[in-house]
Amino acid sequence: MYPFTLIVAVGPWDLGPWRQRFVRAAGEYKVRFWPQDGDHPPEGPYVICAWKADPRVFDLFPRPRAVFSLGAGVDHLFALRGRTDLPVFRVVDPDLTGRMVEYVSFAALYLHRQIAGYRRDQSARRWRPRVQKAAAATHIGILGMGVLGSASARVLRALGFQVSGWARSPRTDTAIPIHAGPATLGPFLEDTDILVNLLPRTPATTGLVDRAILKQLGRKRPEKPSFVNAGRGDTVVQDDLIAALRDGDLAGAVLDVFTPEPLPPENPLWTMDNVLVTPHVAADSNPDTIVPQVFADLARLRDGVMPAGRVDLERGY
Ligand code: NDP
Ligand code: OXD
Repeated sequence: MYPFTLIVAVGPWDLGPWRQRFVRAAGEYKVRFWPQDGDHPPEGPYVICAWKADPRVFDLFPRPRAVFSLGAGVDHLFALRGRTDLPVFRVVDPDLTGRMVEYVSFAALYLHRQIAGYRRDQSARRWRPRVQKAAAATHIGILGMGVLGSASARVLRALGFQVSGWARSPRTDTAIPIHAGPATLGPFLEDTDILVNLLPRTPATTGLVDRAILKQLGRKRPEKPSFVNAGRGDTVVQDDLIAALRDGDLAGAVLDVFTPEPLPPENPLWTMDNVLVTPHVAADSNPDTIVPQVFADLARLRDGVMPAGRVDLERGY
């Protein structure tokens, strides 16, 4: 008797590498891919491993023992809100975390070192040194101090930046100052030069970064602020962001996530010379590291041990 069947639904991703890793690691488990292997529910217990899958998968396979998100975000599982009986887990993967830390460090340095300006100068063959502040004179504020925000904060601090974060709940287990809750957002923003958004998309964070927030950003700082978004596009009012970049409230931005994705060709962000656009690649899920984690978590579940990475569906992350 197989302990569980895994229903694997990887949505828009290339199935090839995921199929190979799941099949290779399956051992005593059965693995089925959806929609490729059909709609009929397995006879025994099953779990669903999903990434941005068509929500029909949860109607066709309505009684999973658990659901695993194959990425860090779980907003693609909103269809499961209200299923309080259902354990949902997400990836907490050092490989993915490392990729995000790379992206955030790159983006912060790109903005701090005024690289967009030097690109423009290079196109014009113009030799124009700019005044450069030290990292220690630059305040980076991180919205969302979870796994990815905290790891990014540590590296930014090691680079010499002044770093603080904003989260929902207070924390004392970190040397990085964390401002907690809506009442602290204003003072946090006013003292920030580079705002890095690593918030999940939840009902509370949707549309959070709007024109008013962008106007508050950097108010107490000597120079124009800039913005990095590697969390979710929907946490930002994109038209407000475009206006702030156009009107000079923001000096520049490095953006990996958008509404909608893919970013339509006619969107002005593509052609703004103070904006760097990347196509949601900040921290890809790597099947080599994630598939073994899913099996390790399944073994824990079988032994009655709760895996890490449990998601609170009502809270939304
Ligand atoms: P975590 O769940 O570990 O952290 C989320 C953080 O956001 C926590 O600090 C949490 O606060 C904070 N937060 C949530 N809601 C609120 C709120 N209403 N007000 C203030 N703070 C809030 O997530 P990760 O760090 O692992 O991932 C963050 C997000 O990054 C993902 O949800 C995903 O959207 C995005 N992502 C993007 C990728 C890309 O390639 N662009 C790749 C991977 C992830 P608290 O600590 O108090 O709970
Ligand atoms: C994720 C993502 O959430 O890739 O893992 O965006």
